[in-house]
Amino acid sequence: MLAYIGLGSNLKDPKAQIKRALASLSNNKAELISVSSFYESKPLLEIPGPNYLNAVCKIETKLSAIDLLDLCQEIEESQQRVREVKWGSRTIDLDILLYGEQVISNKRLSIPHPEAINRAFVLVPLFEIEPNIKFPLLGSIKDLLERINKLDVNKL
Ligand code: ROI
Repeated sequence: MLAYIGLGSNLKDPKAQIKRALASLSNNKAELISVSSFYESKPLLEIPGPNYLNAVCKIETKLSAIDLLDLCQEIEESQQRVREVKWGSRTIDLDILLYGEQVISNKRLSIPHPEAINRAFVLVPLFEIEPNIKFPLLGSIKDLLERINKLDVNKL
């Protein structure tokens, strides 16, 4: 299965955090196919905190969606992510954006990621690596990008 994962960090050397998480995504059950450039942006909703670094990667995996979520959460834990406050700063955040063309909605998982389509720091890097991708139910990335403000992310 092909899947796309969004990565974000705004603490403790964000570039190193994202690189480390990317390395952890390549294991015996997942293979990293491509990675976008890294993009810098202000925290969403003007929440105070350091700027974020974000990237998107494409993986090929034998893991089910829920096992992929477990892997992402293991990586977050291994990088000492602490969930202090909702929307707070974090060392690393891994979001499954797309899992093949599947639509998944349960207690732990919503795919396509419901916020992805509103976020330039997700759509811009995803477009860079997959300009023709379609979000199930939601449409082409080109159309989705036209609805949002792209000025608020800067490619490093
Ligand atoms: N803001 C930016 N710019 N990038 C993120 O990855 C990010 N992640 C979040 C919240 C706290 C919503 N804000 C963000 O989870």
